[in-house]
Amino acid sequence: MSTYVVPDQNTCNYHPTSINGDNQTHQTDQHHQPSLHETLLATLPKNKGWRSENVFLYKGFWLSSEVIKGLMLIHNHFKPQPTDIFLAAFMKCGTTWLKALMFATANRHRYKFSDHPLLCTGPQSAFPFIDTHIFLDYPVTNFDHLPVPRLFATHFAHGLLPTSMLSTCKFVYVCRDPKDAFVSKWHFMSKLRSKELTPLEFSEAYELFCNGVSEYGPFWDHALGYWKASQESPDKILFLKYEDMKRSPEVELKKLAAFMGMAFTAEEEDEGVVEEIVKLCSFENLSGLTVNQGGGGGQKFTAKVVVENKDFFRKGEVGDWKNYLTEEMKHRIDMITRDKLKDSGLTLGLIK
Ligand code: PAP
Repeated sequence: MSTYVVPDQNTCNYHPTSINGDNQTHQTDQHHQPSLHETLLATLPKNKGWRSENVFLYKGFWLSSEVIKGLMLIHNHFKPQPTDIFLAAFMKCGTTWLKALMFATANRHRYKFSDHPLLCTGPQSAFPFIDTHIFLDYPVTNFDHLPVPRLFATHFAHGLLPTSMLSTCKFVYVCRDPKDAFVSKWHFMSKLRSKELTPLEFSEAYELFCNGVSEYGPFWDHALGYWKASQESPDKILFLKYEDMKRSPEVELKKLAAFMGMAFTAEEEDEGVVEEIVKLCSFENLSGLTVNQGGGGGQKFTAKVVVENKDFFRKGEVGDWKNYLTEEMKHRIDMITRDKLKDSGLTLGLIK
């Protein structure tokens, strides 16, 4: 897939060593000056992380050390273009699915469905996850080579992103019943959790989640930030729900394409293009591909963490929480959801 190949020499002129605290030279430097990133981390409240040891409370959201660095680089270096389209979501709410759908929609005139790049690379390679990709090509990644419209994914909360980005670019936000997001996240993070740490028990993760403490959380503040912005600027933010997409994928895909400025023509609809894209990007199709079953594909999050494609596919169902949460646990999340969403107009998992 040509869209996501980052050239070797693609750094900005400015050398942001003051932000990056973990480049190789620091390992051996006895007179190590703390970077801005390290200085900031030292001032932030800490709590238990799900993947790594700690998460840090930054402007109301719990973030890992790596993505705080990414956020600083985004603020300092990212140059938003009016044609850019961001896919935003809390973790485990549908990024993989939406990545496939957005990529297939944006490139539908370029590739045949029988020989589509998604069939051999997997959705993670379709476009960059900016939170960490911004620093994968040390010192900072330049995304100028990406085709227009540039597509990016992020898990950052609306309020954490630069206002220039929010006012310039379009955002597609996908949300999900927090109970399913929680169960999915616990499975995913347990796989990624550093082997040097003791496993994160389900009951402990549940407590942390309910208290808002998980990477990119609190879940509810995350959803509400994008929801409110989507109400104020529907032309800039499209708010989708995983459950609606499962129920009526064609309807939601048409909405998505129109929002992206790439509405399907009547001719395309007659030819079945909408159904073809839905089929290509379905859980059943994608999860069965060799590349998504441990066949070599993966997403590099940091220099040390690469997540295999297969880990982004688990059950792909609505309501799997029923297999994990007691009635009491379900009730508690539903009550938090009801309180947090009160008067917002947003419903999640049937809770207003
Ligand atoms: P991320 O936050 O790590 O990017 P994300 O893709 O948002 O993960 O979420 C993964 C969830 O979407 C998984 O849900 P589960 O654990 O409840 O099963 C995964 O199975 C599901 N998923 C992945 N691809 C698809 C798809 N094509 N259609 C529907 N669900 C999908």
